[in-house]
Amino acid sequence: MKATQPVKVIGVASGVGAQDRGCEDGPSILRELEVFRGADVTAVWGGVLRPKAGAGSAVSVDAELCTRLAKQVRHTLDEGRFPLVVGGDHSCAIGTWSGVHRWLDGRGPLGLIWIDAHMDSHTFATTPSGALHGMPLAALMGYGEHELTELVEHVPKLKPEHVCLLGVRSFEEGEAALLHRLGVRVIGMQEIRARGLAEVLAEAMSIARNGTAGFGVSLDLDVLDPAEEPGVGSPAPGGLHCHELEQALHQLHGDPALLAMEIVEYNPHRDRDHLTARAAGALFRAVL
Ligand code: 5AB
Ligand code: MN
Ligand code: MN
Ligand code: MN
Repeated sequence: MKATQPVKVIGVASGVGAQDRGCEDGPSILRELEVFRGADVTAVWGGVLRPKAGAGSAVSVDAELCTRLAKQVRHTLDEGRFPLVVGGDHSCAIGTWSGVHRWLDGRGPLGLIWIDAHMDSHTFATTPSGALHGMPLAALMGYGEHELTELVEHVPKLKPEHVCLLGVRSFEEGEAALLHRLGVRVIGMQEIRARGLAEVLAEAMSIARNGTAGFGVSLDLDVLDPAEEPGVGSPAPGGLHCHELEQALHQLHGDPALLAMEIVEYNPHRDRDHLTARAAGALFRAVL
C-alpha cells in the first residue's frame, strides 16, 4: 500500500463456507464498531456483500458471491484505492485474490502471505468436514471444484512458489501432502518461536515479492491465540499475541508492492469484550 493511499473496506458476509455460520455477522459488527478507523486512516466502507439465497449448493453460492467480490476488488484497484476485504469465512479469499489477479491482467504473477492457524488447502478428496473455508488456498492454486478454481479466469491465480503460510498449527495430512508436493513454504508456530516472528515474516515477504508483480496478505484471525482473542470461527490453541503480530506487520508499512489485504473469520458471537474486533483493527492499522 502506498503512503496515503485511500482505503476501501469491502465486507463480505460469507458463511456457507463454514459449518458454523457465525462469521456471516462479522463484517457488519466490525463496521458498527468502526475498528478500521484511526487518526491517519481514511478507510471508507463500500458495503457488505451478502450471499444470494437459493443459488444452489454451497459451492455455487460461494462461487456467485466470490465473483461479485472479485469485481469489487478489481474496481477498487482501478480507482487507485487499497482494498481491505473483511470476512466472513475464509472462502471469500477465492474472490479477493481472483479479483487482484484479474486486475494485474498479466503484468506478472501474484504473491500471497497466508497468515492462519490452518492450511486451508483441502479439496473435496481430502476434507474432513466438507467446509469450503478449509479449501480456498488449494482452489487459488488450481486444485478443487472447477466453479472455484475457474472463478473469473480459467487459470490458477497463484503459483506455489509465490505463496507462504505463516502461523500454522492445525492441519490434516491430505492438505499437508498437497502443499508439500507443490513445494509451498509453510512456517508453523514452532519455527516462529525458534526464529522469531519478525524474521519469518521477512522471509514470507521475500517469497511473496520474488518475481511477482505485487503481493497480498490474507489474515485469518484464528492465527491469534484464542485465549486472548476468542472471536473466531475455528479457534486453535497456541497462537500469536496480537501485539507481536502488530509489531511484525509494521514491516509492510507503506510498501507499494502490497496490493490488497483481507481479514477474515471474525465470529462476533464468540468474541469477549470486542477483544477480537479491536485486534482486527489494530492489525490492519499496523500496515498503514
Ligand atoms: B479456516 C479443517 N481443516 O478443513 C477443515 O478457519 C479446519 O479458514 C478448517 O482456516 C479451518 O474443516 C478453516 C478442520
Ligand atoms: Mn483460514
Ligand atoms: Mn484458520
Ligand atoms: Mn504504521
